[in-house]
Amino acid sequence: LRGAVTFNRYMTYDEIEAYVVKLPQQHPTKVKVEMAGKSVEGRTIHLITVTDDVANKDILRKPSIFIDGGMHAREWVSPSTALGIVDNLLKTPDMTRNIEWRIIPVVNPDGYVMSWDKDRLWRKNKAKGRSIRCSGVDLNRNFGYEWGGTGSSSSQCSVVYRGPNAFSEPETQAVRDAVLREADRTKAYITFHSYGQMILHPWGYTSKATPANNMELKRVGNAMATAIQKQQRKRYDVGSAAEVLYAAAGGSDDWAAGVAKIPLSYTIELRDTGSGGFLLPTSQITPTITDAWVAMNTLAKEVMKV
Ligand code: ING
Ligand code: ZN
Repeated sequence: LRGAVTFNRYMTYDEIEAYVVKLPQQHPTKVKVEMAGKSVEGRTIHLITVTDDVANKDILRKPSIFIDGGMHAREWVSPSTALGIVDNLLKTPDMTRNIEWRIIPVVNPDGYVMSWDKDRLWRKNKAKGRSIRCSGVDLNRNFGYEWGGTGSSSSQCSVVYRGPNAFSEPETQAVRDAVLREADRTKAYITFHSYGQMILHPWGYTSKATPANNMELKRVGNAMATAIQKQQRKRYDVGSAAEVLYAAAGGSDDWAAGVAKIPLSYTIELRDTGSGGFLLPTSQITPTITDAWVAMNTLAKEVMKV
């Protein structure tokens, strides 16, 4: 059924796009879909807004939460989870009454298609390089805060190639511009990646400094992890990327915190801890969405306090 959503299997990019563009017709009072930008290969990067009475100008005063998924091509459960959040929001009026949710489910559509059709473990976008093997920029090293530092590479062939300059890619520009447009009322930025079951907060670029609201970031991160542990019996580790994973500069969460000044900024590494890894079994899609949904419920409560 074209335009239907399913979480029993991974959806192709065409299926995701068909579902997304149909959403406003199916939920005219709650959903708006805009073009956030176009990918290197010309695919539309869709931005979904979900809130009660989306046409009401009062939304201008509502606090907003920004979510993105599918920044890295091979992390298939990430776009599924972003869409799962949309699906849950549409069934839960309590979650959309006081908050406006803005969601880009697939930041890197070209990479996602590449991962389906040609190279399952593709990570980057499809920026032209000197050869196919050396094409693509790691979008999560291309954001403009401490760009060029540790954990990123200046070599085109590297999987963590940072690009020729910060925001060189249309995909990162799309996220940047969408976040900045409503930055003053955006209380939280969430980017879904996989895998590892971690809730990561800034700074990712270094372990030698911490953001001014480090304690708050840890407290809310721990609250999300505790809620997941309680309801889902899955452990998510909390800390800065530099502390619990590895230091990497040019990530979107550092930019959201450091430049856009979004108070609560997190990279959520979804399931699992390595047995499925990027090839997470389809039976894990729905439970992974529930992990994220539990976290978003906790986050929404915190945002209402900020
Ligand atoms: N992990 C993230 C990556 O881009 C990360 C981890 C997040 C590092 C934020 C630095 C900052 O490498 C995956 N799975 O992509
Ligand atoms: Zn990733």
